[in-house]
Amino acid sequence: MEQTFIALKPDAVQRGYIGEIIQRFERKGFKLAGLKLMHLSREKAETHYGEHKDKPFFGGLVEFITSGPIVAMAWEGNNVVAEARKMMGATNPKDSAPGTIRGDFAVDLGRNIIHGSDSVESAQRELSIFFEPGELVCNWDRSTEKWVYEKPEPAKQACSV
Ligand code: IDP
Ligand code: MG
Repeated sequence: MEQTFIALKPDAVQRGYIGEIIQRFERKGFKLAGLKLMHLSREKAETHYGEHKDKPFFGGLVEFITSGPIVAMAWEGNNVVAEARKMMGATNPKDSAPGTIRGDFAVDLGRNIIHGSDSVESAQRELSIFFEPGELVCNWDRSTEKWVYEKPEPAKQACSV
């Protein structure tokens, strides 16, 4: 069972879309394993977006992501990393299909409202930036599990962070 890191960026929080976006992941059948409203430090923002540090938009991206509260989340499920990326849509909202989160809620590349890990390895790395040891909640039994999965797995006893 995979986990992914999802962040609702400051524009999503400011525009009042926290509930609507979380609802999409709940409705899909993914299971919540961590959730917090936080103000990201510059240091963590630079670490999180380290792969982009030489890009011309890096400074603006760090400014933006630290400009107001974000919602950091861990979601769990089969293929959740790739599925969440599909739900989010293309990075640039002008290319995101209607029906995707960016396609429905965003217009501009620099205000694309949501982050999602692009691989299982990135998810692990990012979850450990945003969550402290013991903060994730992996070991809860969800009563609907057998209605989401034909062959449900027992809840994890140990969290990845
Ligand atoms: P992703 O968020 O879909 O994984 P990345 O290429 O990893 O996309 O870029 C990280 C974030 O950096 C994007 O979500 C977007 O907010 C911002 N970004 C990417 N490319 C540009 C750009 O050319 N101009 C401004 N911001 C950009
Ligand atoms: Mg990325």
